Amino acid sequence: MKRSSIVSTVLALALAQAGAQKVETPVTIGIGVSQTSNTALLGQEEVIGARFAEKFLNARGGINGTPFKLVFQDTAGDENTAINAFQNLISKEHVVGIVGPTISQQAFAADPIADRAKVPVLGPSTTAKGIPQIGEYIGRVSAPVAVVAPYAVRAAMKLDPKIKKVAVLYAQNDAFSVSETGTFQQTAKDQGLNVATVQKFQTTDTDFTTQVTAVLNGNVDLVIISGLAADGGNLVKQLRQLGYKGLIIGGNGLNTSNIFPVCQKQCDGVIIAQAYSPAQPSPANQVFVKEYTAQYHKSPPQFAAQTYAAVQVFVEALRAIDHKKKLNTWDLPALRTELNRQILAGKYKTPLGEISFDKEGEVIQKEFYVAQIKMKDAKSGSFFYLK
Ligand code: 1QQ
Repeated sequence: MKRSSIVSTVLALALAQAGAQKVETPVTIGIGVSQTSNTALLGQEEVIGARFAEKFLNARGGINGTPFKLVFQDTAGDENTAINAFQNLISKEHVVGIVGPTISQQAFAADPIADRAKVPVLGPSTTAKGIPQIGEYIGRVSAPVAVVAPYAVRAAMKLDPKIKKVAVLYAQNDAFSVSETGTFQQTAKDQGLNVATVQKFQTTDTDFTTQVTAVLNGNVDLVIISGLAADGGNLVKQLRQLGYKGLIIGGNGLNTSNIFPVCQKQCDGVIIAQAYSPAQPSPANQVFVKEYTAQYHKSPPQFAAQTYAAVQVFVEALRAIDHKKKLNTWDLPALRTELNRQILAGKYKTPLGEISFDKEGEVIQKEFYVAQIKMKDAKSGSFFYLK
């Protein structure tokens, strides 16, 4: 070996050991959401939102004239699959940051991996209490259930001012559902409602006879469900089939038209609070809605809009950094750290309205909404926004 090549090999090794790997172009952002398993009912809309963001934002110049790339890793349905996906994105794909995972239960397992590797993460739909506090590198664009869920209770009481007795049901094996039911139960009490029964289930359950029987025996006027899409949808269906006639609130885990094939006609009337509305009047949202609707022939749902917003935040933060120092001159670890700092420093005009972050990475967002499901037939329906 020639002396010069020995020197360069040693140098390359030393650089690699120091972790000072150069940023590769195009810059890649990781999308670690659920593409398979039960949670794919929730993650599917996130894949669509991310792909739409890649196309839309690259058509508008990408990062100051250079396109960026998204790499997808399926986080599937449990903690270990989410950890694997995050590790691949960080160590094999060399992403600058990650949008994901889909559910809080996975975030509590996978986010610490990214945080220790100093890779910024933005949750597109992780809403449980405590997510931004996982670490310095962990933030979210998804407003916490503690803020969003009370809107649904107040909307239900407006629809039926005679509501007095409530049944609350939640998936005890899911961190988000446990967090959300805490907010729902507190809100019900604060509103002077009587919580007649609290019923637990598992996200893997398919038979809810025990819980529904307790609801019917409780003679309640409102049922509030915190679960994920398949279990939540089945619960709604069985409540109606066994004769429950009152109002139903579904939490964020039911916030997708992918529950329609599960509860079918019985989805009709379910009330769900929203962190996004296609009617949000900002120019950023209106152009998003227009192009999204042209491409998919329906209005953007919340999870697509939130995932779009997360990609947008990454891209705008990268643009700001690139203006000061070209991205391809950075070492990857240094860029990841600077990106985390820049994300927290910025303000973003997104389809969710203008958002920013507090110092822990919690999203600061102003407007929230409530929608009610209206089914046309057993398969198709839509979310109608309540005033
Ligand atoms: C969470 C959620 C999910 C149910 C949304 C996909 O809000 O896990 O925090």
